Amino acid sequence: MRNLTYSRRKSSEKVFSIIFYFLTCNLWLWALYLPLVSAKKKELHIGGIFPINGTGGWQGGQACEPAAQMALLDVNNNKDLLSGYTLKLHWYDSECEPGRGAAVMYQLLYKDPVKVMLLAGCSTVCTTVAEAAKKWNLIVLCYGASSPALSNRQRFETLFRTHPSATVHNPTRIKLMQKFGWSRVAILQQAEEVFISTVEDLEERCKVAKIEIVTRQSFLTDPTEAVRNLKRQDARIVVGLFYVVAARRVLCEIFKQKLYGKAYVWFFIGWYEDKWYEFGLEDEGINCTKEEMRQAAEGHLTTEAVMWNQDNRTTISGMTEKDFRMRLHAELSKKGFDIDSGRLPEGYQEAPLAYDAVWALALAFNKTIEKLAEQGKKLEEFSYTNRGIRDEIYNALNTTSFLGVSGKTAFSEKGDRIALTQVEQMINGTYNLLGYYDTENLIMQWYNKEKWTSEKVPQDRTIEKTVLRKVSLSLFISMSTVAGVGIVWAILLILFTYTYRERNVIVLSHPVTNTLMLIGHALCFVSVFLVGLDGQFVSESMFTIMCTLRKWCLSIGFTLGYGAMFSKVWRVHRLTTKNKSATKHKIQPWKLYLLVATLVAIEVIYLTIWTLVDPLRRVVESFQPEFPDDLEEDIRIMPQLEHCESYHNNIWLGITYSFKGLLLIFGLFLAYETRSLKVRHINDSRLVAMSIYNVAVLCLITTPVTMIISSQQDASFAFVALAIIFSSMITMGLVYIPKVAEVIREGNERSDRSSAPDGGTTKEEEERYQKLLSENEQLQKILEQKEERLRQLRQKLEDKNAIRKLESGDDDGDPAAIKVDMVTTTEDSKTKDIASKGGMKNNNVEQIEVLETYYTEPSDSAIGHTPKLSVHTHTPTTTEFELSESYL
Ligand code: ABU
Repeated sequence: MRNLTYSRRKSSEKVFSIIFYFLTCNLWLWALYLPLVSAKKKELHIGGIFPINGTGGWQGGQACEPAAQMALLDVNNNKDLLSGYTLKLHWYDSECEPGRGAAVMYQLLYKDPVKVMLLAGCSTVCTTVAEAAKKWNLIVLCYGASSPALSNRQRFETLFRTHPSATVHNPTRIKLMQKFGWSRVAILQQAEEVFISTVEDLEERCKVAKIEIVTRQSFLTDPTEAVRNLKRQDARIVVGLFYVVAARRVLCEIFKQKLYGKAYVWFFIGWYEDKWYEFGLEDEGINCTKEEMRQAAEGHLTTEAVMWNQDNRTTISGMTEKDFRMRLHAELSKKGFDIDSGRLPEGYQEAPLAYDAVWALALAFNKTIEKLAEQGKKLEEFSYTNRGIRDEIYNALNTTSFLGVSGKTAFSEKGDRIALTQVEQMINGTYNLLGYYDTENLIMQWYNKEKWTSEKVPQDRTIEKTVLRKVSLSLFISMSTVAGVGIVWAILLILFTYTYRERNVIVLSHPVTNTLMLIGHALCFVSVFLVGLDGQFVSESMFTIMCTLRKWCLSIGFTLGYGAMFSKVWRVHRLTTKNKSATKHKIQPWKLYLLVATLVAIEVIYLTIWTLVDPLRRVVESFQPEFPDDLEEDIRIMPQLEHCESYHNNIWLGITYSFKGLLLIFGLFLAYETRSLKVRHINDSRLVAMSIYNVAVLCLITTPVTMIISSQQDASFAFVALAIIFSSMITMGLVYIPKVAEVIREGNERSDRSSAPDGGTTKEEEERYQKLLSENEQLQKILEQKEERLRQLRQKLEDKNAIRKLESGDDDGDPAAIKVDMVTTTEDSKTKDIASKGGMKNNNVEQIEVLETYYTEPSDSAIGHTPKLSVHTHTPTTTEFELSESYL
């Protein structure tokens, strides 16, 4: 047993010695072989610029640099690629600062060895580097630059990028806006060229899609004011374009200014890492808690180009997307990133782009080497002045196409990557995939997983509800009812005037003029109804017609109603101012009608010109918005009020008010002047004058007041309606109630004892007066006969006296002659006495005669006491010309 054990030990010692011997010999062999192999491989140097330790912008180098190193290893280990060459990466950190980017680029260029190509990330740095690199015939391949500005081939002659342009988001954004019915959006952007050029592209696309961009706000570092402006402009759907550090500041501001929740939707860029809104709050001096940031971020949408291969196919490197992810995680863990904690390094999303960028340049170099070999040239001969090799690399890269871990990698003629976009939404703190949009084929794949705080899609604006301010229905009905009563009353009074047209009380009040006045008032009452017919009853087109109708109705109504009254006081006034010769004729009614007709004709001509030249139209006055008490309702009430206006409204109103104002003031003057006069043939002149006071005062008050309160529909309507109703009702009452009362008093019999309501003469008195006149004439004839007889008798007496004198020679006075003289003297004194009884002074005699001709009124003194002597004198009585007390 012991021997067996020993022999076994011996044999194992032998095996070990053989293995040791073999290994030792081979190590020597390896030691000799390896330097030979490596001496054969030529190095191709590439420069790398990675943003890693900066404080703003995109620090995507954190994940992209390890990914690039992985690719470098894989490419160098690939036997089919770059045989005889090995790629070597020289890299620096740019911190995503363009100045630093330029500095490291110079270091790469001026430090040996010569770099054949540059890899760069972060748009701001790529812009600087790519613009300069062409001067060194260097191709720049950007793995992390989204700026649309980089698609300018003239400016960036030698630039390629595996990162898609940020413009790929825009068709997706537009598609989403259309999908959710948003046609009013706002933009908030950081002031960087990458975002400016993205917004320019977005604006153009919005214009084509007829989406209104309500405001475009930008900020450099502090977004406070920009966010405030968004709120001010009632922006609800906002596209935000900024780097992640700025995004955190914006989100905090969104929380503070309450621009989140059910009423708002934010579009953010999709390449921020998960939980981006929770990191670095303290370091960056952000004054919001994680919870607040979470609240503000809830529900936002992101759009991003798909940067990871979507299927599980093996890519050019022999890895699937999953393999790559696992390897990357391992590499990142080695670098100290705690992947399991959920905090991924910046640039994690873009890592496949950096990986594929290295593969793309390796493939391009491979092609170039072959091409150059045909020309007897070598890639390692590249120098910064060698344009030929640069062109070969350019052409090779231009035609490179492969399936990478980021998907199909190919470059457009502008050097851009063609990509699919994805849409995500933050629901309960995590990003949920909502769908994809193929911007090339315009195909949307949608999973209907979106969630909104209020269950319904948020509105793109506060819904503005236009509410027409309308006259209150009860007010309209009550005013219209009263106006209706007025119309009925006016019609009844017209019938009354016609029915009792034979009565003195009507005859002597100029019934035709009164009827015109009643028609005028009826029209005014109709206009009350028309003024109240606003948008609640009529359509917009009908409202315009209504404007013209109410203007005509009220204007003609006023002119007829007021004009008829004005004509009466005007005639009364004229009678008192005419000279004796002009008063030989009786009062002529046509003169009253002519005056009314003239006023109406002026009005009609004026209204016709107004209507034809500058017609009234519907003008809407808008008021300050009002908000409903119900906060759930996302609406704003916009009150509006309809008005009737012409383009040159002030001019037309100025003319109207001037003319009517003068007419009213003149009417007032005439009414005042004739306040003490009573005229038999215009028996109601004093009542008409009173009506003129009433109408004039009401009009002169109402017009300016309604102009001031025109924005308050109820007050304005009530004021106008009441002014029309009061003035018309009072006028009709004043002029007609005494007439109606008189007719009622008379009953159906025509009483001889009736007297005029206003103290004027009746027809019976007129007849009596005519009778007395003819009696007077007869008596006058008798008187003439008597005088003739007296004269004859005197003659005879004188003849007799002369004969007697001759016969007796006596020259004394005759008692008969003395008697005749006495009679004559007595008659003269009586005449004078009667004149003084009439109460007239000498200077009134002419006036008395004027009135005699006009009013043909019998004198009380002539009728009763001294008929014989009244033939030559005429004394006016109270019925024809009365100096009464003022009724003012
Ligand atoms: N996806 C990162 C892009 C960074 C940049 O364009 O600067």
